[in-house]
Amino acid sequence: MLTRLCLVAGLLLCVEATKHPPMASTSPKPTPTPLSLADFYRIYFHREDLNNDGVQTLSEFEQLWRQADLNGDGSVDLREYTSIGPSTMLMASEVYKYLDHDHNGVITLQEIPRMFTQFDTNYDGWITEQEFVDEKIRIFNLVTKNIGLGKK
Ligand SMILES: [Ca+2]
Ligand SMILES: [Ca+2]
Ligand SMILES: [Ca+2]
Repeated sequence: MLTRLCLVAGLLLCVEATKHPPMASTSPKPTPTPLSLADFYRIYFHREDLNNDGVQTLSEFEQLWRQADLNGDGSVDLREYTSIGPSTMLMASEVYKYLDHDHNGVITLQEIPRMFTQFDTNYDGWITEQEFVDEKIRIFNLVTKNIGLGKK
């Protein structure tokens, strides 16, 4: 189980998995320290906070989307998406499916505001570090559950 998660999710997430065995695990539970996954996403948040003002805006989301559209065809496909993140292919493809709201296989600029709103949980137009990290962890948990890593 642990080895499998390490393989698909990479070293940082592997560390997290070590600290968070599945609920039904019979192995002895190490002291829970939810910090590592959050720390990982915190670093991510600041990387995507392009003007370093401590919040993410819709325009930053759109800029990131433009950066990700490597071939400039107006959509971000899975290959382009995986090239921007540190995730492995399996993990990224699951997250991608989640973000591709209309499930047409590409993320278009029109889908960005919806994605932004998903993170901006209090709808004030800014994504704070806390909102970002909370949502990322929520997606991570959903996705690992979907691919059978969060269960048993
Ligand atoms: Ca910003
Ligand atoms: Ca593209
Ligand atoms: Ca889409």
